[in-house]
Amino acid sequence: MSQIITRRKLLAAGIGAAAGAAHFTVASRLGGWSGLLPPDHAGIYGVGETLTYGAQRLLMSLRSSAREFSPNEISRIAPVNGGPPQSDAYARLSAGHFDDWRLVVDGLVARPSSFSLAELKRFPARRQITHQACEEGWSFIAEWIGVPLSYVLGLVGVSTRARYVAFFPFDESWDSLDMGDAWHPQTLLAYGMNGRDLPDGHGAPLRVRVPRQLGYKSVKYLSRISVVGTLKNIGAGLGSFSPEVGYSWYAGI
Ligand SMILES: Nc1nc2c(c(=O)[nH]1)N[C@H]1C(S)=C(S)[C@@H](COP(=O)(O)O)O[C@H]1N2
Ligand SMILES: [Mo]
Repeated sequence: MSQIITRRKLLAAGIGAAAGAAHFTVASRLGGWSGLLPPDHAGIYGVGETLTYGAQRLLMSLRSSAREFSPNEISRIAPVNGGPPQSDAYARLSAGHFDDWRLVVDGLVARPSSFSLAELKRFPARRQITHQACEEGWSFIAEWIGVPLSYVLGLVGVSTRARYVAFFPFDESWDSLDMGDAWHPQTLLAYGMNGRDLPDGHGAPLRVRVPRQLGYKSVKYLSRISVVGTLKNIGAGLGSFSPEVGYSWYAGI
């Protein structure tokens, strides 16, 4: 539904009139020309995806923040969508309380690195109470604590050729963010929720929390993060698992 709103804003800005009446080539030229083309622009909903993402990036400030709530607004029930991965590797790490788990950070970085949970917990932490909305129609408010992704990106040293950060979990639900959302101060690598370590179903030991987008962008059960210049060579080349199953790569709210 938020997509309708963003498309309306786009129309109001007068860009949509041109691109909407024309076909894919116009939308993709517009996007390519301004660097506003989402990775799933060539999918079956490519024109719409390009308009939505392009409008969002043209009209909304990258610095705008998702709303943060007060402790008494935390939901009593936090549903889980996508339980713990079934792989043996994940089961072994979980049985060992993730002592042997490390987050690998590689790609277009000066210092490819890996971090244990204890190391991540020693970095400057950010605590935020935000709303997580699932595309399936439910949502909840919770407090998350973690290290801002921007801090980790700063440590490893991001190349000027970087355009996206891709997140790889222990299941198939990989995803990616553009550098604007990756550097955003509210984008966290979260290891705690509501005052405890991240519960198993909510993404232990580490998940992304990106409150400016729908829940599926907040990848759980992280294993590796890769800074890339293109997403074309990953999976079906659409930027994440979601467009492969009919959802948008960009899910701004
Ligand atoms: N690795 C992984 N991450 C995932 C999922 C998943 O199945 N696997 N589900 C996504 C979806 S659709 C939503 S709405 C949120 C749900 O987060 P929660 O289980 O903490 O409520 O996680 C997202 N991240
Ligand atoms: Mo979801």
